[in-house]
Formats: sequence, C-alpha cells, structure tokens
Amino acid sequence: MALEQTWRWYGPNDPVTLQDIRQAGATGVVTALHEIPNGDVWGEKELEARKRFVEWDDSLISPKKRGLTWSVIESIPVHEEIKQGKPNRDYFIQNYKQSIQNVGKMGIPVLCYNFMPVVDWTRTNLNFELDDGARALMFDMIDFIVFDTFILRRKGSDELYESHLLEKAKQRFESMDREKRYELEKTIIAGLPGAEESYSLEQFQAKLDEYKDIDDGQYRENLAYFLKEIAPVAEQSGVKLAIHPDDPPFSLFGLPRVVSTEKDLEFIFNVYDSIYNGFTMCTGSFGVRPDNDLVGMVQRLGSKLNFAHLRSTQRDEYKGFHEASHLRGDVDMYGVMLAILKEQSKRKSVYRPDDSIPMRADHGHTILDDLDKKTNPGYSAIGLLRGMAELRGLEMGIEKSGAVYK
Ligand code: DNO
Repeated sequence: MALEQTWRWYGPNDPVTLQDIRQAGATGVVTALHEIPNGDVWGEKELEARKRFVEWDDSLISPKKRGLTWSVIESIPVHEEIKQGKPNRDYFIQNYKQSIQNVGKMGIPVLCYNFMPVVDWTRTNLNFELDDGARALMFDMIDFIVFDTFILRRKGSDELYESHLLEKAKQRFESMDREKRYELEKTIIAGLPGAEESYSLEQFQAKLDEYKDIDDGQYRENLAYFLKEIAPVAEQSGVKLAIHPDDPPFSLFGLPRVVSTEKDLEFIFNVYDSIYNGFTMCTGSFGVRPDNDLVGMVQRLGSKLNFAHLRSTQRDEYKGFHEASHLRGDVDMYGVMLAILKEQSKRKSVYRPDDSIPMRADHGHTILDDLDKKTNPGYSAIGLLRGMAELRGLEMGIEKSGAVYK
C-alpha cells in the first residue's frame, strides 16, 4: 500500500492553489482554519464549508470534485492557558474537545498539533543561499544568540551559552546594521507560516516571563493533563492525534521542551495508550539531534505513527543547521521510508484500516520561478514539488525492490 501523498495548504490566500496541489500529484490536503482565533471552537459549519472548498470546485456550472480530500488538520493551536496550566485551562480544553468532535463529524481522520511554548517552529534565516542559488531555511546558533543576548537582552541568557559562542555572537552583533538586526528579530518572533502567534519585542519578553516558574517537569505535567482530557475524546470521535515534535528539538530562550526525543514520545504514549494518541514523525525536527535514531523510532513506535513530515537537515559545527534537499543531509531517508513502509505492511497484515499513512514533503527549497515570487517560507510550490517527486520515487523504488517484505 502506498503512502497517502498530501500537501500543506494555507487556505484560500495561499499562493499555491488547490489545482497546483492536484497537479503535483497529491491526493490529500493538510490544512487548518487559520482564521479562527486561538482558543475558540472550530464550528461544524466552518469546517464543512472549508471541506467543501477543498474537495469541490463550485465555480463551475456543474460543480466537480477536485480529486482531493481534506485528510489532516494541521493544526488546532493549543492555547497558552493550557500550556501554562493556568486556572482557566479547563475552559480551553473544553473548547478543544468540542473542536475534535466536530473534526470527527467531518470525517477528517488525523489532527497534527504541537506543544511548544510561546514559539512554534523557529529559524534565524529564511533565505540562506546554497551553492546553486537555491534558498533554504536555516537555524544559525550564533544568530540566535545575537538575538537572545544582544537584541532581546534576556536576563541570564549569557550564562547559558559557551563563551566562545557568545564571543562570536558579540562580534556578529557589532558588525550588523540596524536593518540586519531588525530583520533577524522579525524572522525569529514575528511568526512563520502556520505559527499562530507573532510578537513585538516587549510582548515577547513578557510571554517568556510567564514561564519563569515552569520547568520541563511541570510542563510535561501540563501536557499530560491536557492529553488525559482530549485523547479519549479523540478516540471516540475517530480522530487520530499526531503530536508534532519541537522544532528545533532543544530548549530556546530557557523555555521548557518536552517533545524532542523518543523518551519524550514514550512519556506521551504512556499517558493514554491508544493509537489515537500518536505522533507526527517529522524527520527534519527530530533529525537535528544526532542522538535521535529516526529509523529505530519508526520501528519501535510505528503503531502510533499517524502522520509523516519528510525532510532533511544538515547540522553545522555549532548545533545549528540548514534544511538540506529531501534525500540529502543528515536524515537517512531511505531507512526512514523503508521503516514506514514496513509499518504499513504490518498494519495491513492485522487488517488495520489506516494502512496508508499520510505523508507530506516538508519545507522545500525556494528554486526556479519561485525565487521571484512571494511565497510562504519553506512552502513554495516548485521546491516542495521537487521534494515530493524525490520521495515518491524513493518509495516506489523500495516497494519494487521487495525490501519491505524481507
Ligand atoms: C512548520 C510546521 C509546524 C507545524 C506545527 C504543528 O513547517 O511543521 O508549524 O505545523 O508545529 O502544530
């Protein structure tokens, strides 16, 4: 059974159209009701209308199916009150449950979400130029320290970093003009596509302060509290949860991080043991840590693998990385793909109906005509198309080789 090829679509304002997605060969759409404020219920009506839009072309005299299915929600954001375990969290959890039930009624089978505090995915450079002129996303640790210690001037941050890195960051900060500093600030805190929050410098510091008494242990408890409430509802509603790992998979700004390793996932699965309480194998996020054994994670935790984001990263010497093309870099994409296909075949043998795991090529390079267009960083059509085409070829090659059944 082949993987279900999906594509992330940011809604009607996405420069990539549903027809583009169809032409790229995807059959599944991954999207969210980005317009609903964080914390509010996703109503049945809104979901139904968006589903209709994704799946049907109503602009024609006789409406026609587009050949696409809304197969994954990415994401319903988790409200900060829940993440911080504030007294009001039960109200927001109630809303979350209601949204899950409504998603279930629409027959959308997978919900990807994350539990990263304050910031969703984070990069320092959205236009890192590769040798061939393509642009990639990058997390440069020195730039990150420039922001944390010299622009934000977060108290205590200088004690967190090794002195040679701090020294490098200081020199870099001094060599940057105002414009460059502002650009870096915007890149880090103004919100990347899909991240539901964006902040000014003051708001950002205030948000960080709210976490001063929340360590990893406490934060994990807050996640467990949330999961104990929502996972049974997801199970009853037929919606498989797929928690997305921290990106990058280590602490930023001294904030807690609890979804970065295999151990973290084990903790999550132990809170409520069900295939409805699963994860997103984001190879680009987990893969930044050399101590994460991606292939082993799929082999050991595969039954809870509800969604796959496939991309690769290339680590640098200072714990940073840039995004490599899909089959290069540090991720063993062959190994991961083989392990996922073996998991699917296992499911088939026990008649598990979800034996076509949704996957999407994650974050492409900006290439060709897209270099001159306004695109969502990481989500320009041509780069993603290249990634998806490569992954599709890899999958077919593995299938045909018979390696899955050995
Ligand atoms: C970035 C994405 C993340 C992801 C969320 C899931 O490209 O992988 O924004 O959607 O973290 O909730």
